[in-house]
This record gives sequence, structure tokens and C-alpha cells, in this order.
Amino acid sequence: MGRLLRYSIVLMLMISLHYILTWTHHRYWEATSFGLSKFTAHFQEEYTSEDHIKEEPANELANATYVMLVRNSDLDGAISSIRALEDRFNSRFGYPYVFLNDEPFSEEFKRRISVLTPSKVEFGTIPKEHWSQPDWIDEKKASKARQQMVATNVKYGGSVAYRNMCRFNSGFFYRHELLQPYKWYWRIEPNVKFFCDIHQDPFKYMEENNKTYGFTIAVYEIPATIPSLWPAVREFIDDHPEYIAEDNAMGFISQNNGLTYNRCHFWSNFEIADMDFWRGPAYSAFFEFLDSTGGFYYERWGDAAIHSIGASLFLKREQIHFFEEIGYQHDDWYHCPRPDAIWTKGRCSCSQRGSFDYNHESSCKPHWDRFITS
Ligand SMILES: Nc1nc2c(ncn2[C@@H]2O[C@H](COP(=O)(O)OP(=O)(O)O)[C@@H](O)[C@H]2O)c(=O)[nH]1
Ligand SMILES: *[C@@H]1O[C@H](CO)[C@@H](O)[C@H](O)[C@H]1NC(C)=O
Ligand SMILES: *[C@@H]1O[C@H](CO)[C@@H](O)[C@H](O)[C@H]1NC(C)=O
Ligand SMILES: [Mg+2]
Repeated sequence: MGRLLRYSIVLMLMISLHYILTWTHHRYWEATSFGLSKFTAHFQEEYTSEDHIKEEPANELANATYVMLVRNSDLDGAISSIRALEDRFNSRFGYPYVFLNDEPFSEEFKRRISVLTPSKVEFGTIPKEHWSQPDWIDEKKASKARQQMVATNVKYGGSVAYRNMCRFNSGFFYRHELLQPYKWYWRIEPNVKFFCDIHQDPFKYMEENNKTYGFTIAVYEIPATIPSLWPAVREFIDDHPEYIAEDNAMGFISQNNGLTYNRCHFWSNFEIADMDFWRGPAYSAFFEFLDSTGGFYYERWGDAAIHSIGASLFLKREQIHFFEEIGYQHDDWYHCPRPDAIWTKGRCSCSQRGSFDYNHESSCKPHWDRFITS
């Protein structure tokens, strides 16, 4: 073989190898062409731009916002939640925030929250009619029920404010004017934790996979807070068979095809969901009916159970999504990704063994798993 031919073959091999590496490893590509050509650029600029390159292309945002209901006095907790979310996800995406309060936000609150993120941040006050016990509620009956719950140590049993909050979250938050421009929301609370880097945009995931409601933790409701909820739900089902989805998730909330409620619900302090579902005819009729029974005040119905029952009845089961990769803590319970690959990729700071998912006394996740694989 002639020397020239040998050189040509070697050269062609090297060129092919270069192209293969370029296609398969963007780090290699950066180091050879991109990195070199930018070597003389300002170091700071190069650093920041490289930081953003390729891992998650800054593609278009979904029609989405975070929403946090919060008091002025919860400023520190709100800062801590936002800081974690920015660090683990949002600083690379830039979704906006809406903060809601039953009282006007203080200047201090607005200032100290706004400084945390370059994203758009809005602060709204909730109209009184979305946050008060309706006139037609029999206050004597309601206060008797509250006293009874205080006497039996039911959490928040004596609080009217908590009931207003639960009713607001059940049927009003998505009607607030600041949320009208959006379809998707991610609910956050003060003092929650996010343990893992979130690489994939959860809103986009929902959009692209036809999901409507996403959760991370599922728990049992306290029986004393909902004695008449299930009978009311059954009445609604009987009156409105047209709203019940085919292939729904009744199997998650009832073991006997709807005869009784097993008290399982998605924990609503974390939700990534489609507000147009709550705004739609099925859930709207459902909320109006439940509200008309007075159960938010004569008992202490929670928005988590109401949302979960609505989602389980009016959605197909595959429209409900469990976010394995979002490590998340609210109060004492947390979800930590179980698969090692997800935990490692997310650089999660939580213990997989301490994850609430398989706490068989309190978690409804085993139940969800059984249902969704059945
Ligand atoms: N503005 C305002 N927010 C409230 C009030 N009560 C509760 N919240 C918010 O509603 C959500 C749920 O309240 P929380 O006390 O965490 O209830 P829990 O999660 O059920 O224990 C949180 O985002 C709170 O910040 C209230 O009276 N005013
Ligand atoms: C976002 O969603 C809301 C609610 O569905 C809708 O009214 C609005 O037009 C959407 N905005 C865009 C830009 O698509
Ligand atoms: C989502 O739903 C639309 C309309 O029903 C359908 O065309 C599409 O194929 C679905 N996509 C997925 C990923 O299921
Ligand atoms: Mg909470």
C-alpha cells in the first residue's frame, strides 16, 4: 500500500472519529471547537453561558405559574421555599410566581420575595367573597361543630380561617384574576423543601403526555373532618353520571367501587395541575354542590380530599401523574426518589430509606401503585 493511501485512511478515520464524538458527546464538541474559539472571551461570560448550555435547552415555557397562598407572617418560610425551588429548578427555566393572601401583602414581604428571582412575581389580595363563611351557613351549628372538634383534638378543628382556606383552595384560587392568564400551576407552601435537581420541565411533561393532575405524596384523611363528605359525593355521582370519566381512578379512593371512601387523597400542598380542569363543567358543578351542603363549615372538609376525589372521578386514570423525580417535603413527611438512577441524576439531598412512600401506616402510595398497575 502506498504511503499516501495509508495516510489518507488514517486521516479519514480521525475525521470520522471526530464527527462521531461531536455527535455523541457535547462536552467533546465544546472542548474542541466551541470552547477553543471562545477561549479569549471574558471568563465570566464563558462561565455563565457554559453553565446554561445543552443540559436543558431553554425551550419555550409552558403556560404556567407557581402559586403560593401565604400570610405576611410566613415570610421566612416563603423565602426558604422559593430559594429551594429557584436553586433546584426555576433559575434555569424562569417560570413566574403568583402570591395570594387574604390580606394585602406588606412592602417588606414584596421586597424580600422579589429579590430572590429574576422571574415575574405578582402579589394578589383575595376578594372577601372568596374567603369568608357564607351568610347562609347556620353559625350556631358551625360553632357547635368547631367546639366539638376542639374537644376531640382535631387538628385546626376550631379554626374558621383554616376552613376559609380549604374552601378557597377547593373552589376559588383558580378564579383569582392573577391566575386567569395561566393554564398550569404548581402549588407551593411556605417551609417546604425540594431535594433534587429537576432536569425535565414538569409543566412540559404534563402538556406533552396529556396529564392533568400531578402529585408526589398521597395520605389518608382524618375521619372526623369528613363524616358526610362521601355521602354527598355519592349523591353527586347519582345525579351526574355524565361527568364520571370512563376508566377513572375510583379504584384509588374506594375499595368497593364507590360504596365507601378509603380516605386516600393526594396531598395538595404540592400540586402540578391544569386549572382548566377545575374551571371546567364537571369540577365546577361538583364544587358548587359540595359547597351548598355547608360541609366546609359544619365539618372541616379539606381541599386535598376534594381535589383528589374530583380528579379521581372526572379524569381518566392515566391523566393523573406521580412525580417520582421531585424530592419534596412538607411538615414531617417527604418523598424521596426511590430508583437510584433518578436519585443520583437529581443529586438529591434526601434519604431514600426515609421516604414516606412506603410508610404503610400513613401513606396511600402503596395503594396507588396497586391501583395503577391493576
Ligand atoms: N394568607 C393566608 N394564607 C393561609 C392562611 N391559612 C393558611 N394559609 C396558607 O394555606 C396553605 C395551607 O395552610 P397550612 O397552615 O400549611 O395547612 P396544612 O398544610 O393543612 O397544615 C399554606 O400555603 C398557608 O400559607 C391564612 O389565614 N391566610
Ligand atoms: C394560557 O391559558 C389560559 C387558560 O387556559 C388561556 O386563557 C390563555 O389564553 C393561555 N395563554 C396562552 C398564551 O396560550
Ligand atoms: C394526547 O391527546 C391528544 C388528543 O386527545 C392525542 O392526539 C395525542 O396523541 C395524545 N398524546 C399522548 C402522548 O398520549
Ligand atoms: Mg402546610
